[in-house]
Amino acid sequence: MSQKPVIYLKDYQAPAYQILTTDLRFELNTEETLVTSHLRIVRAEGADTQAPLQLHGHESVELISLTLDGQPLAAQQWQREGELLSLQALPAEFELICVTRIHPAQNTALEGLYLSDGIYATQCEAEGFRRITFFPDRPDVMSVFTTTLIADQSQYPILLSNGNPIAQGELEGGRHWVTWQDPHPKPAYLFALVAGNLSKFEDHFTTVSGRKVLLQIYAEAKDLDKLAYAMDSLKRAMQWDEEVYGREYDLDIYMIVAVDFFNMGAMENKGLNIFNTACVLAHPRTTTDAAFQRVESVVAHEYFHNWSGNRVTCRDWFQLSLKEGFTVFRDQCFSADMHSETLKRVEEVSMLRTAQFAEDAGPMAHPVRPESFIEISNFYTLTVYEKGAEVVRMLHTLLGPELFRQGTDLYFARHDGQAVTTDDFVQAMADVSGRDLSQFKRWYSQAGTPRLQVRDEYDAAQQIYRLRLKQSCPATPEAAEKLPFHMPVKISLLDDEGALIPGTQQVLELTAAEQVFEFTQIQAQPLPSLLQGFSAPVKLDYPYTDAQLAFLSKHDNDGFNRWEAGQQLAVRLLQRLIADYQAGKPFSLEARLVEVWSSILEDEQIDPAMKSLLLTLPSEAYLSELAEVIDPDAIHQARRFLRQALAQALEAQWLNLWTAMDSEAAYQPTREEIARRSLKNTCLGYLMTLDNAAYLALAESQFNAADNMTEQQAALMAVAHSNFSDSAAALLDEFFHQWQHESLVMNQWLGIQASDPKPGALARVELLRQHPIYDARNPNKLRAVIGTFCQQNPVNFHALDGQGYAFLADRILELDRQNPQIASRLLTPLTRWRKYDAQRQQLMQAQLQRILQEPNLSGDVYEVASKSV
Ligand code: B3K
Ligand code: ZN
Repeated sequence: MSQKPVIYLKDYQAPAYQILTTDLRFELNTEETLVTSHLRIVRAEGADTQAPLQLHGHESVELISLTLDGQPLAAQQWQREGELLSLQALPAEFELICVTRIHPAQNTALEGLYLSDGIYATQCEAEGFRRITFFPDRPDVMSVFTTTLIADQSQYPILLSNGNPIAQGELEGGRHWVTWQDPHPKPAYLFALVAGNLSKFEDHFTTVSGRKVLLQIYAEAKDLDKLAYAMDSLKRAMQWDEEVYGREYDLDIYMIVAVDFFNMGAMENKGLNIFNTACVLAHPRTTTDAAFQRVESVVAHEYFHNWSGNRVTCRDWFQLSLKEGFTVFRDQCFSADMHSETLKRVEEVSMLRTAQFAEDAGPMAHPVRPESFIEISNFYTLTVYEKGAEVVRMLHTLLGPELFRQGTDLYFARHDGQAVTTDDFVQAMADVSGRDLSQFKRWYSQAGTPRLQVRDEYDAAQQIYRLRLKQSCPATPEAAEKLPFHMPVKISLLDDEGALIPGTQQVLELTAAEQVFEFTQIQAQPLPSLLQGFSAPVKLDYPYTDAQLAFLSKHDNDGFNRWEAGQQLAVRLLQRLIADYQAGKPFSLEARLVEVWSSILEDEQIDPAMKSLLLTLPSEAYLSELAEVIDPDAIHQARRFLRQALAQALEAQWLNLWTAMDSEAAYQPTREEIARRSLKNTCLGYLMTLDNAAYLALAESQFNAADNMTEQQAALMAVAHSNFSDSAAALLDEFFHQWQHESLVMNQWLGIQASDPKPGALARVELLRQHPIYDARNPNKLRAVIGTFCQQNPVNFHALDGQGYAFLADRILELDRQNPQIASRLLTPLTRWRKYDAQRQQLMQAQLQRILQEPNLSGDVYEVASKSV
């Protein structure tokens, strides 16, 4: 049993006290850290005079003293129970001094203040500040923070916190101190400090009103040459936010610190972002194009939070998508502007449809604004982030760009400095547009992936074309019955040459369970292009013929839907192959897909990046999400067969295209060059399925000639996953020796091996765990080995001997004591047992039961495991 109670949105109560100022003093010592907090507190207007002050404090925090207005607090005036410290009989205004002792070196949860790799760093969102001191650790309590850090000068020459440095000095015994002040009131979750021996890369940005902002990125000295891209991304993000949202930065300094031990990607602490090295370091030799783009988007995301999250924050954690969904939407649009709208959309939708739809279909399904939680860390989900971004995107689609911008202007102006709700966000959109968005808000309160069924009829005599739209939504844990959503469905009608019928590109607004839309003066039966740009996060059902899909993949006037048509065609074919495999029938290749793939390969009009995407078959994860009952072997074998068959049927074309995309030119991170490398790697991937020594040589030559990680890593992966075992081992070894001192590259090396679908993966993974570069305390290493094996190697993880499941449960039980957040994240694959056959269901459930029997399970793992059995 977990001791942690369930928290409900309906129980929200405004805080009874506000903290005007928070002065913190940290004495950082190897054994322990002493924290002195000095708070000026006032009772909130209208609050009960008897109301207690409730401070949060984690069990690991040792309370040394509490002083109220200069007097030690009497024993009967306070009480500590669980995570709450309640103070009674308080004046309307008072000062509280609280001294606590904490142990950052022993903090393996990486929440609160922790010391790892010789660097002190913090992570306070969502509820980490309570691991530092006693405080109202809730986002609607905001205060002005002043922070003094004291530490050994030679070990920790750099001492950082939020805001501006206002004083510093030296102390006896080789110690020094720095005081920082952040003038902007903020909730405790945005507090940060860093102390360490770090090097910095500096630049400036001049804001639209002419203020010069100092930009600093801190990292270990050895990584100083990997910071330029993050800096460039930051400057572009600052400018984009001024141009697109009218948002200017508000401090004189903006700092980013890279740390290697971090539970997630990055954190938007006011003026002092802390980043996982994986999301900030970038160099062509060590970083793939995909990772470059991730750096760009995470840097932008955290920067955009300065307005959507920090200046306007969340009232409570149920409102998390207020800042996350909106900020993801903002970073998505930024990346689309920097690169290509269609490519970015394909990437977003692929992720949504595999991972978020799967979440919606599983036991942890929850609305974008959840109603309850045990551990809020479990709700930093694809639903809150990615579906939340889709909800904001739908508002953008419904209102159009101008009104949407007026809406965000109003939202920022109206709520600057406040802690608000998703209702407040939608209200601003309603106010500027004069629209009633009350039905729209169901996207926030109802979980589940809606189904959109579309049927049509053409009345040739009347020249009328009708689209009948029908929506429904499956039951999810929070509700069996769903009310209709307000859904923007962007469509076009095409004639039989593939041209847009004038006037038919529009956004249909579906609000009822069923609605008919009529188009007049349509001279011949049109072909509809539906849900263009994936205008709503739903599963579309329209009875296209294979021929129509092939036609749309060439002629659709929407780039996203061109890709989508090709994908759906491949999905159908793969689903037929999966059924054949299950029926014990031999595989056979249908001519239609070969024709479509061949014409894509030959088409010189398609840009290489798009071509690469068009030629990539739907992933095993997407096929799994679509399956009624997931059969990992059938899915893997069907996809493998199809890849191989397409490689064989179009062998010369793949090779020609690889050659055309090969180039002697030095690495450049430009859009054209990224596209070229992507297509080249796609071709190599197909060729390598042929088990032909000539292509092995081609891959090895690509590996050796590459001056960049994108081409080197793709070649390594192709060889490592091939049947040429000796060459695979040799190349992995060579790569290891080349890059063993680059921790992030080693994560790739581990991941490539953990995802190898060949039999025996679990034994290989066990060896990787013994490897000297593996560190079970480092979340990046855990993700690279355990996360990758359990989530990206389905044939091996789901092996019928159940050993993959037992392996994961062992790791969860081990990790739960060390880092509950990571343990709970890694648990996800076991929670999906309902989608598998009876035998696997039973094996997976048994492991969940085993986990639940552990006596002192964390709230994190308890919540996920108990909701899943
Ligand atoms: N806001 C942080 C996420 C914090 C997660 C805490 N468990 C990063 C981001 O979304 O920008
Ligand atoms: Zn965020």
